[in-house]
Amino acid sequence: MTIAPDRRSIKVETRKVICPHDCPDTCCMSVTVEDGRVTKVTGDDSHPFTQGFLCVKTNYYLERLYSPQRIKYPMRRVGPKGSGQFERISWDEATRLIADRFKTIIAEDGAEAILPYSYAGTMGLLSYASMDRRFFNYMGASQLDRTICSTAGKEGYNFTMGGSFGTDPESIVNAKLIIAWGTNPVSTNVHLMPFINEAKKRGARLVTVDPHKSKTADQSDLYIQPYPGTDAALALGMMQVIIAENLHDREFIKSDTLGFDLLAERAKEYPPERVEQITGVPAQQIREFARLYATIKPSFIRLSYGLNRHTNGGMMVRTVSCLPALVGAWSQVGGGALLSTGGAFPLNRAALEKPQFLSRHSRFPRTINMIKLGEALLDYKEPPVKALFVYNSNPAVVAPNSRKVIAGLEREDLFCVVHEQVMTDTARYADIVLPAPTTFECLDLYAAYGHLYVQLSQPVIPPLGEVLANTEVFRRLAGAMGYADPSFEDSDEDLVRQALSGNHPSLAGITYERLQKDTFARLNLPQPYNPFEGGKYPTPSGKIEFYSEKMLRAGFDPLPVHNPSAESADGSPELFEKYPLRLVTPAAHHFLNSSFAEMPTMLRKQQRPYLELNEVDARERSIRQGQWVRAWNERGEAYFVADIKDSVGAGVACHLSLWWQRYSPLGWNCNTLTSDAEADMGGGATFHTNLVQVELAALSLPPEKMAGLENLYPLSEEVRLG
Ligand SMILES: Nc1nc2c(c(=O)[nH]1)N[C@H]1C(S)=C(S)[C@@H](COP(=O)(O)OP(=O)(O)OC[C@H]3O[C@@H](n4cnc5c(=O)[nH]c(N)nc54)[C@H](O)[C@@H]3O)O[C@H]1N2
Ligand SMILES: Nc1nc2c(c(=O)[nH]1)N[C@H]1C(S)=C(S)[C@@H](COP(=O)(O)OP(=O)(O)OC[C@H]3O[C@@H](n4cnc5c(=O)[nH]c(N)nc54)[C@H](O)[C@@H]3O)O[C@H]1N2
Ligand SMILES: [Mo]
Repeated sequence: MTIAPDRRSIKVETRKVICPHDCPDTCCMSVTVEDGRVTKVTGDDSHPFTQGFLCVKTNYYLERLYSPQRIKYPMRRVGPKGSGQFERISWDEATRLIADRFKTIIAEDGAEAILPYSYAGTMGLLSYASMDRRFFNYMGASQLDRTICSTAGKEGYNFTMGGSFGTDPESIVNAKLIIAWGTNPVSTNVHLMPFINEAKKRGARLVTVDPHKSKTADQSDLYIQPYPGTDAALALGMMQVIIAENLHDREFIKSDTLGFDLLAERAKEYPPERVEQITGVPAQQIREFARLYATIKPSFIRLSYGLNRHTNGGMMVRTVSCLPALVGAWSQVGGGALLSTGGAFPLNRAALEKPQFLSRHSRFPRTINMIKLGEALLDYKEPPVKALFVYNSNPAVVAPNSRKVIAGLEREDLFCVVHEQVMTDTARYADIVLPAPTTFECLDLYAAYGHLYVQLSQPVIPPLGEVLANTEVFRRLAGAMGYADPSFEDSDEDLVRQALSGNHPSLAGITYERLQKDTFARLNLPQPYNPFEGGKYPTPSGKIEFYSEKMLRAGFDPLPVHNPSAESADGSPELFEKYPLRLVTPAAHHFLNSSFAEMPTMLRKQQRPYLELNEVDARERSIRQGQWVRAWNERGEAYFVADIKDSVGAGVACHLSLWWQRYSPLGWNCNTLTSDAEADMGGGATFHTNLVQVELAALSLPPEKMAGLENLYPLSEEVRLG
């Protein structure tokens, strides 16, 4: 092989970097770096979960890393709010402007008038929650309740099982029945697919339970299509059949569970004929599914967060997670269920976040639920929110009920700081924009919620422009605010060591030095790992709780139950008359929430903001394939391209999210329609509980606006970058 002469001096290295995005897979990426520039990104083939491949989004990471949309310097707003007009300033000036404004607000209204807003734009522990939490805890700012994704399901699962862990995902190759229940791993957890496919090769059957015929449903042997928000009824119907036909595992129930007799009584209320009325799933199919589930062993249920995004989401997850115990699935390798592996990581988060700083204040600062951002900004509670500091999140796009959110961001008297990698819809509303690094440019430590490896990501290129990591931003701000605590001087390396401290046996030997060398290490857990080994469950009774006293005390039904969701035919008949379609808005294949949704290639692949409609509903409204439609409810309206197919049942609509507002027709995405109502548990988000009405867009839009829509896609370069 000959090397071109001008390339001979170029230094080429292969390094490893962790994918930081909010996804169960937390991949180890193999990165080629040539002369300080990343030239290639692939999946690391030595990593047992990444297995040498990446998802469609991260395969194109170079386009995002070196995008003209990257923010590289601090900037100050010079035009009207939301106009995106900024001028470059120095970090010193940006830090001073922020600190001065914060000091004024604290003097006039108190620190609670300052609201941090962050989520998991990066899951790196340092960037997600360390210096930032120290800073806002020390300040006494309003606390943010981070509910937007998983809190309802987590609480529901915990009532049954006692902790956020479950079946070792690597062990599911042994399962003979795998159920993707309210999750779409082909799109959202694609590194689970090799394990599912290996199980299939060994004879396993794959079942998907989902109101939307997802990419995973397409690959399944059996597809069950309940109405959104009705899975508790479906699971109870299965329980009724299993118990009535004596297919339950008496021995396991006796040794490992609590409350079976009460559950059996409850299940009697859910014969398949009644459940068919609630779920739309034929009674015969419920019977067959129940028999399949009770007789094929081991069986594994992959739960994730689709089910939990409903006003009854906590109870649905709680109920479905009772099924494995009924058939004794936990006692076989590869059997059981998995919502999240997150609880298996004993990282020392308190050392990172310093919650003890809160005791500096005369009382615990108020807490604001992040899904109520619009309300928090618009309702002038005492004290009103005067400053918003956004990082690791893009609320203008991702938060529900976005008309309210945008109206809040438009407030002239709101001081808004956004620390971002790219010029998001939210960043355009900022008074001060700060540049953030990508995973290629900073150090961070990772746990995961879909596997059991701790990972260290080390920078592989120098930071672009003047980007600064979240930790450094808050270090500097603490300095500018005069916060004297020495912990504000901890380096990123100190923080990694603190996160790994605490002498927990599953972290023994997993040191900073080892991770620097090896990048990843499996937690010290047996392989396969059964978190409930020996029939020990971290519930109050020490058993799997079919009946939960704790729930009763918290005001819930102590037994599994179907509660109609807040926006549904049964839950809100009057609303249903006006808005008869149940809209779900799950994850798009080519976007990750709002991340990657600015990339020309991903936008091209996702094509258009489609609304999937059933033929029956389309015909009723004289809507034909590919026509522009308007969907609306009391919260707002949004425009979509009709995609008419059997992917949804009659009465259900589906839009795969999330398109940015500015790439959406007339500037509004699906979250103008979604509800900011809280789920039954954990204050969780309810992105899949929405009623809407749909009509042809031409009925309400004048011809010139219609022409604008027709010309919108594919987006021109100017629209994409402007
Ligand atoms: N490509 C891609 N991957 C992602 C993400 C992304 O946006 N894009 N997001 C990441 C994040 S932050 C998360 S939390 C996870 C989320 O990933 P998932 O947990 O898979 O969550 P969703 O995409 O919200 O919903 C999954 C499925 O649940 C279905 N569903 C909705 N309501 C119901 C119901 O009532 N019953 C049943 N049975 N099913 C229902 C939806 O139709 C959808 O197909 O994925 C992560 N991975
Ligand atoms: N309709 C509807 N809405 C939804 C959902 C849905 O299913 N339907 N899903 C919901 C779910 S599950 C979630 S988790 C939320 C997610 O919502 P968000 O947490 O807002 O997630 P992203 O859209 O990925 O945006 C994260 C932002 O963080 C930025 N970022 C990345 N790394 C860094 C960093 O190191 N520093 C700083 N300062 N910024 C960084 C990225 O550039 C990106 O713009 O969205 C929710 N919204
Ligand atoms: Mo999420």
